[in-house]
Amino acid sequence: MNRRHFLAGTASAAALLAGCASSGESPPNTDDPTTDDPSRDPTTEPPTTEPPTTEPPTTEPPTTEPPTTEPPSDGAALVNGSFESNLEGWTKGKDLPADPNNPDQKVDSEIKVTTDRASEGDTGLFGFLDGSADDGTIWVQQEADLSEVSTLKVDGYSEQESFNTVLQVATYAGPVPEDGLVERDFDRSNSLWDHEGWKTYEYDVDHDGEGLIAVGLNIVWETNAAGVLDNVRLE
Ligand SMILES: [Ca+2]
Repeated sequence: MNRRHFLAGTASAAALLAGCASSGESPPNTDDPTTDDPSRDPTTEPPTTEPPTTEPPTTEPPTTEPPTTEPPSDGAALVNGSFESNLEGWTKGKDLPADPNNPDQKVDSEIKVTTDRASEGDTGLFGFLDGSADDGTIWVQQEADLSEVSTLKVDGYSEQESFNTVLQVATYAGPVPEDGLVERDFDRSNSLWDHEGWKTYEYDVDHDGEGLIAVGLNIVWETNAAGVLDNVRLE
C-alpha cells in the first residue's frame, strides 16, 4: 500500500516536471522577428520632414488689400461739389455793371442753393441776373489741387431751348488770380439755353498744381434770366 502511494506520488511529480520543461522551451522562438523591424524604421522617416516647408507662403495674400485705398487720390476732390451742404466750401463772386436805371448801384443779382431742382441729390445752385445792362457775371468758387485734373464738368438746367444766347454758363479752372476773378477770365462759350432740361457741360483743364475752380452764369441779353447748376466735378 505504502509503495503504490509513493510510485503514484513520483509519477505525478514527474508529470509536473515534464510540464514545466515543455512550457519553458517555446519563448526563444519569438525573439527572431522583432529584431528585423528596428533596422527598417530609420530609413523610412526622412521624407516626412519636407511638408512643413510649404506652409509659410500662405501668409502672403493679406498684403494685396491695401491698393484698394488708392483710387480716391485720383483727381482733386471738390468740397460739396453737388451743393448738398448749402454753400460749404464755396465762396460767392460777382462782376456786375452799373444799373442803367440807377447808376449808383449795380444790376440786381442773386446766387444761392435751391431745392427746386437738382441733377444730383436734392439741391442745386440757383442764379438770377438782371440783364438791364446786357452784362453781368455771378459765380461760386473754391481752390483745388488740379495736378491730376484734365476735365471740369457741371450740369446746367434750362427751362427752354432758344436760338438766342441770353444766359451763358460761366466757368473758370486755372491759377488763382491775384486780384480775383472778373468776367473776362471765364469760359463763356456755352449758352445755357442751348437745350431744355438738364445737360452736362465739359471743359478742358490745363493748369497743374494749386488752382481755382469757379462755376456760374453770365447774361448777355437785356432781360431778367435765371438758371440752375449742379454736380460740379473734376476728372
Ligand atoms: Ca446737388
